[in-house]
Amino acid sequence: MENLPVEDLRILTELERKVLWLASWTIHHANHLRENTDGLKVGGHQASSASVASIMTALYFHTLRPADRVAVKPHAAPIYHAIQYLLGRQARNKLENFRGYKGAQSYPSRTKDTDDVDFSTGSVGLGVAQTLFASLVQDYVRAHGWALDRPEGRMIALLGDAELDEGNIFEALLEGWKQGLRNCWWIVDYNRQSLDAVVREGLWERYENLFRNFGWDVVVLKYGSLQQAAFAEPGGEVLRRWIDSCPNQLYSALVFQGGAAWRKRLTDEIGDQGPVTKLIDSRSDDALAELMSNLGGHDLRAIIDAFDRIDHDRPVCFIAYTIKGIGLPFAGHKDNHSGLMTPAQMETFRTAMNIRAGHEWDAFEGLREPAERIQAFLGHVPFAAGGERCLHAPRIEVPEELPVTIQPKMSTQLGFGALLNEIARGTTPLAARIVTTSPDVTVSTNLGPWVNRRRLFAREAMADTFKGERIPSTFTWEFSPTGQHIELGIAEMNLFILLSALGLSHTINGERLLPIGTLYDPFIARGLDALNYACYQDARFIVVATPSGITLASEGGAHQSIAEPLIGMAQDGLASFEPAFVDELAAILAFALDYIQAHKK
Ligand SMILES: Cc1ncc(C[n+]2csc(CCOP(=O)(O)OP(=O)(O)O)c2C)c(N)n1
Ligand SMILES: [Mg+2]
Repeated sequence: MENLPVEDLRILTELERKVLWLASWTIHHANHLRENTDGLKVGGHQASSASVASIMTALYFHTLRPADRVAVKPHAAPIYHAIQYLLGRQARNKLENFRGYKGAQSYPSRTKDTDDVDFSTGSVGLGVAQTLFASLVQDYVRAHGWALDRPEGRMIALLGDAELDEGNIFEALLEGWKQGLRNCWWIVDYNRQSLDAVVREGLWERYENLFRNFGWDVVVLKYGSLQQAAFAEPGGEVLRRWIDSCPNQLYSALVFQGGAAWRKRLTDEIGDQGPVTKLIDSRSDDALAELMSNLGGHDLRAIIDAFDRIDHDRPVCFIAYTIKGIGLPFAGHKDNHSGLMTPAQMETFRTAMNIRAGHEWDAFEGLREPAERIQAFLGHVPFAAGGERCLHAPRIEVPEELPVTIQPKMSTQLGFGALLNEIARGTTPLAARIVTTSPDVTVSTNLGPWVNRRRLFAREAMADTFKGERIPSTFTWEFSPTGQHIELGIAEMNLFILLSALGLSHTINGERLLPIGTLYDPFIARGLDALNYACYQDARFIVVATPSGITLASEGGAHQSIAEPLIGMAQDGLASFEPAFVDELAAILAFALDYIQAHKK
């Protein structure tokens, strides 16, 4: 690597150790040193965090720039908080109170954490898709001529490999392809373990083909630099072939068992194949274990190199091979998801990290580089150079009354269309900032008149061929970079995650949008977890569920909305209404457009 000075690599290596230590200590503290009120152990974090210590060190201390935004996999929260602590953005008492009331959160939370979480995560898969839609929203904002004085950011998800089992990710991928996704990176922590066990063989190949099909660049980070050097030695090719054909379960089991087990297995299986014997014999048990654990996702040099090499804005999927629990006593064990170190194991770990008892929280304790040098390095980390990450945008004026012509007999759905049509006629900032979206029910939820006036959004203009051919049609289906309606495919999950991204634009892009999404009431349930996610992270938007209630009685086919009024009442962070008259609807819409701009108390 040319552009990473050796000294920086040394410091990053120290920071990587420190981050793993602090995260481990945070978890240990919550389990053993603090009164634990719920009696539950802090499961799930330790092994899962260790898995990404290197990737996150590379990201936060080298690769990220202030405009980049990240969704960190839920169980990497302790690593995230440790990094922010070293950057001076997280308080010690929050770490001491990890997972407690007002303490650092178990899963990164933009509303409850105080250390600049970009996107909340927790329900796996949703944060991942959020980055994709955040990227589309960034394009939307810039295409409308806003935020052009700020650099474009990359929207990055660091995801556990099991997150790719969630269907919402694939729904988002397809939508991203349709919309010309850019500036989005997904980094898969390919530790080949989920919660319960080791995953199926060869998943990386399915992922690779899949992402390439959707137009993504795919970078596989399989071998670390120690392994690469060993492969260049005589006999190295044989070792590489053995690694490539080793089943996931066996690899994990050998990692857990350590150097002697590696030696026995390798000697039994390839030890008689010429120079590779020497390659194995020339290493101590510890060195052999280190070599075999040196996968791409644990090698700072390899990771940074891969990140630095990306010289385009197409979406990129990195598949980073890792070991769950690396560096800890339960590394590779199939049951390690909720593995916790015993006090005795923690003592051993503390000694190995060269940390004196009573100095566990000290930022520079036990480091092999001078504190001043590390401090100076931290002072120049590009990610931290931009000041407050949560941006703000002024309120958009909303008139007290929205004009609408009311017919003697009129459905509220028709009224909704008429209200938006009236707004669309004007040239107010309100009209400019509204953005609508719908999962293939734009016309049938009465957004047609609005779309006729305000057009559909796409980065590249696309004419309405029917109009060009002079075929009569009620709706103009014309795409342009200044369009104000984002047309989605049917997946309701995507609707709510897009609303979540649009509804955070003021804090992410510093430009306020007033998003309105429409769908049929009964299909709220289809995207419910994403709706809950959007509310949890305080995204601001309006959902118009129409038709609804008894209007749907004659539909049959599971179109009746039975539970949705209860969802409206029960969902935290959501104010819901059931208007029966159009003048009532006009008052509610005016209130809502203002209400979604209110500061949170
Ligand atoms: C929607 C949802 N279902 C289940 C869970 C519980 N859960 C948390 S992590 C996890 C699997 C973790 O595996 P992976 O994503 O590979 O991460 P790793 O721990 O290996 O880093 C599960 C099932 C969850 N958080 N969200
Ligand atoms: Mg995993």
